[in-house]
Amino acid sequence: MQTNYTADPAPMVHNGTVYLYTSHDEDDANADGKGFKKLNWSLYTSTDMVNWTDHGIVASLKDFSWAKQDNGAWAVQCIERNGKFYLYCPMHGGGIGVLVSDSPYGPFKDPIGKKLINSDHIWCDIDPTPFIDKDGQAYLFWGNPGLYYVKLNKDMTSCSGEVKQIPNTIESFGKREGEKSDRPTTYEEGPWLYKRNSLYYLFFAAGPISEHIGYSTSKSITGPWKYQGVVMPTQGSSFTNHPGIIDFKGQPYFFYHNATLPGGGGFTRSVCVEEARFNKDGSIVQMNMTEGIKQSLSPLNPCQN
Ligand code: FUB
Repeated sequence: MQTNYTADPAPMVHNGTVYLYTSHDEDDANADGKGFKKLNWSLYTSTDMVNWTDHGIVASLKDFSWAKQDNGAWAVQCIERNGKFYLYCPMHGGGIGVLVSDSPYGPFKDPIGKKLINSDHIWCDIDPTPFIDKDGQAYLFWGNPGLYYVKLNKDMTSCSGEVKQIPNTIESFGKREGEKSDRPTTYEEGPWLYKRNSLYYLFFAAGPISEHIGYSTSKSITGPWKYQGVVMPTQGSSFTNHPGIIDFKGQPYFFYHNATLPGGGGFTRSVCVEEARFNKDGSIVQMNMTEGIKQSLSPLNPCQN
């Protein structure tokens, strides 16, 4: 993405188009030394993975009457169910809300008027990732430093049952190396769920800081998860990274962020994408940050709207 600072890619495929929701790093982030400055969420679309249309801001803190308005619009994700689009929005330090729309472009409205996730470990309530399993059961995963999940009801705007934690074991997330930390494993934040050939994949931003991307697999969405290694090593001059994976026109794509635009840094980031490749045994081929995708899926028609 070259028109704004963006982070935390959340791609969604719908009717032959990739909808890429991102968080938005303000140009003057960290000017006051306070780090992230994040007020809203953006949308970009593409049908060829190379040329992207910038649809600007599609949702913001202002859409939540109950939220603190000055900062905290962190990593968002959208999912479609029965023709409606649900956008799960963390307000850092203020819980997770949900917005709904009849269209992936919005307008999005808050249907419940309160936090959807309001746990007693509120700093942890970031980076929500929704997933609908093959039996129709929807889940919301999220969290830093713990990884939590809850079942969602069919309305996608209310929870079913208790919030549970995925055990943060070395077997599930790998041993953390290279820094003194009270975090035992590499799991940090930014979970992303993906399914391929009946295997569930959990991608995540991994420590130590600066983050790399790791992944684990499981035969069931709720685990047990088995750590599988590094997807993308630490690169790109941002102390965070954040995964998002989709299949589009028969090809898996891996989205992430770095600090590649002029003026870029840890608080002024840029969303990027690579083609992903899997081995026959289901393992993923480790990737580097490159210049991205070549025009190959379809020719560009510059006159098309
Ligand atoms: O964009 C703010 C935070 O940075 C996200 O919630 C994390 O995943 C990290 O990318």
